[in-house]
Amino acid sequence: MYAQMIKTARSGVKTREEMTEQERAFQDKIDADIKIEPRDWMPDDYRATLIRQIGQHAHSEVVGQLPEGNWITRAPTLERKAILLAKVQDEAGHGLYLYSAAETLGESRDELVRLLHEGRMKYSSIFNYPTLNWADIGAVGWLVDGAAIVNQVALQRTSYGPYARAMVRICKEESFHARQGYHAMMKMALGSPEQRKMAQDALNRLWFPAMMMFGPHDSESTHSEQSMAWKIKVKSNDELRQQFVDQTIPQIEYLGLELPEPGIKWNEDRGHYDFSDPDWSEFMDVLRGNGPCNVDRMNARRKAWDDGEWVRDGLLEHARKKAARAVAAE
Ligand code: BYC
Repeated sequence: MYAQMIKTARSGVKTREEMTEQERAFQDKIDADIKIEPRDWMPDDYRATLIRQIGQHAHSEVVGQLPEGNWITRAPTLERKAILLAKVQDEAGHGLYLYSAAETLGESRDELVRLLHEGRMKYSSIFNYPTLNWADIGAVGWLVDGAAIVNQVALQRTSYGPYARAMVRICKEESFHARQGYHAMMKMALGSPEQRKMAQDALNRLWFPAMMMFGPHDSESTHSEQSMAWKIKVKSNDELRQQFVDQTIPQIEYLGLELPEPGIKWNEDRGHYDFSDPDWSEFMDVLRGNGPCNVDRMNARRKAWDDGEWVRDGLLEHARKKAARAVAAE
């Protein structure tokens, strides 16, 4: 359904005069902060935008397991191993809540996964970067989950009820993830000179990819204007990026690490930190599939899907037999 809808999606936000009566009533609900629920009428583009964003979000959670899963067997202690295992498992659960939220819009999980595997849907650019050593796992928890929380706390107020409610639970778990990442970074940053060097290197390499998670500048963002009018997004890409920078710089200072780039400076007039842009051409290149790990990530996901076919088939057959037995017993 989504594949069909994106072909017909219109661009530009309609004025009240251009809206039909039904669309005006819908916008009035949005403006009054009344949540939209699955059985409510909604414009096709609202549905398509949600399926795109929620689907992309679900795929990010699932693909996001790969860079961390890579380190479960090599975590430095049994405790760190158990914590990382639990975190990676949480990400699978987040994917599940989000695919379920997309299902309430009439789009099946199988279809979304098919579109991902065919390269027709995206997932967060950040997961196309490698995790080279243990410090990277700390930095991912701290910076990547930290960036995700900034975005997802705002999404708890998104206008679509099932998405907003999924975010509440996800945010609770993500905040635990960010803390465990920061704790791992503290151990490294306050450890031996070699550990400290690894922590600094991880921060330096992951800083700009984390900044890219918020998407392009508002002026370059295709969907922001309409998504904000519909309150699918309640804060813009640039607002969220600034919030992330402002909350993260004091955390870097607490670790005693150097700032990852020279453009970071407190701006007294704005009451915010200034910072440099990431390399947006690199961002676009990663989105086109040319990041360091895009090919590996997609191959891993396609293989997992194919390897899991017997489990899906077994469960479906069990459900079919159970239903048939229930009918026979009536
Ligand atoms: N990466 O018009 P824009 C996690 C695309 S998982 C890739 O601003 P929008 C975690 C965008 O899709 C957290 N693509 O878009 C998991 C659009 O392309 P299409 C993931 C990006 O949607 C495991 C085009 O660029 N979080 O934390 O209004 C372990 C123009 O952009 C990116 C979410 O998914 C990107 N970074 O705003 C650890 C949050 N940025 O679709 C951690 C939910 C932009 O037209 N999503 N694009 O082909 C959102 O809040 C919004 O979708 C975004 C982008 C802010 C990301």
